[in-house]
Amino acid sequence: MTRPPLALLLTLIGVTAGCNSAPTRTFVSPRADVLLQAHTDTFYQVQDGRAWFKETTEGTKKASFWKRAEQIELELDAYERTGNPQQLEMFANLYRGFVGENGATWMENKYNDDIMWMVIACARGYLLTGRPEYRDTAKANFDLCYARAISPDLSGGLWWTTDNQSKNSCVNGPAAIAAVLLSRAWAEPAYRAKAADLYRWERATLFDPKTGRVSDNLNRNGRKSDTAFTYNEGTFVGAADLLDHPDDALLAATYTMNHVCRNGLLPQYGENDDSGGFNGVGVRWIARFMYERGQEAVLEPWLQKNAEAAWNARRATDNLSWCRWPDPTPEGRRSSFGCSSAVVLLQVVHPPAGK
Ligand code: 7K2
Repeated sequence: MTRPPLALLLTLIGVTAGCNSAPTRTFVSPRADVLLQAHTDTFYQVQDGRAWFKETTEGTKKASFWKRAEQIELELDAYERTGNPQQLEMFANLYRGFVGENGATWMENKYNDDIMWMVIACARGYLLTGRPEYRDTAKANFDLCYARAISPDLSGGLWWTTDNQSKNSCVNGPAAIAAVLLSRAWAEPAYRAKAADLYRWERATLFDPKTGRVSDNLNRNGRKSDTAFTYNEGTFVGAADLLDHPDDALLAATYTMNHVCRNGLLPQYGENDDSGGFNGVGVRWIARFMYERGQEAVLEPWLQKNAEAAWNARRATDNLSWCRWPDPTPEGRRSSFGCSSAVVLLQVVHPPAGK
């Protein structure tokens, strides 16, 4: 009897997807290099193989848990663009710094969303490097967080924090993404089923299938808070794409373009709260969907317009670009998370010809 080769078996059960693979969608962009380098030079700190990002241009405070997680993802975005092993080295240092500070499990943090963001970073890190440590950490934290956050109240979904007061898009979208990535990392279909359940809940509860709007949250009394933030639109698009619902993904992406933006420009979020990085997170998943599903004709000119505005807004002194383009980046104190959105946009949106 002839046996099928191992590679074929693995492909059939979906193990190869992204595992330990060099990035396949690299592209050259001198502008993306400049913004990335500026962010690194200003905010990245490393000591004895442990790295972190500073919270702002001033002082020595480290960026908080989830702002750090999302800037760690930024290094992976950069690696996917460049294939440069230096970004993986930085990721390894940032991972060691993060775990050195927060431990290997993070349940002291009451924010379930914070944990899911870092689970995504670790799962992506594993899928790009094959280093088991990242995969183990992603799984352990997903499992603990999911167990404490899932409940049948409000027909399912995850609570935002351990106070169990609301079920928010900012945890359910990321958790759905995290679960798909774990299903790939561990070749465990049970994670994909969890992802599909979370997605189904978010779609039924917080998504408007007529418009593409993703509302922020539902509180425990069933009251909906319907602000549409770009990061929630983006993680919904990412989850829909990963779970093979491209029509939902397209609707949420075009809603973001046409109704969350003004004149096609992404919202000017405040840079000193938690929202300075929302546009980076949102565009990360929208751009990935667009390139994977061939939706450039609809979405790319819009994303390129924002990338161009983010580039033009950089300040001359240190090439930092804040999150409120097209207004120019003011001199003085800037936050690292606020300056990360522009960097992400340049890493994930292909430049127009010649730029
Ligand atoms: O209310 C949630 C969320 O639903 C909403 O979209 C944003 C709007 O605010 C919070 S999420 C921000 C939290 C993330 N984790 C760490 C916390 O300190 C932070 O409040 O901005």
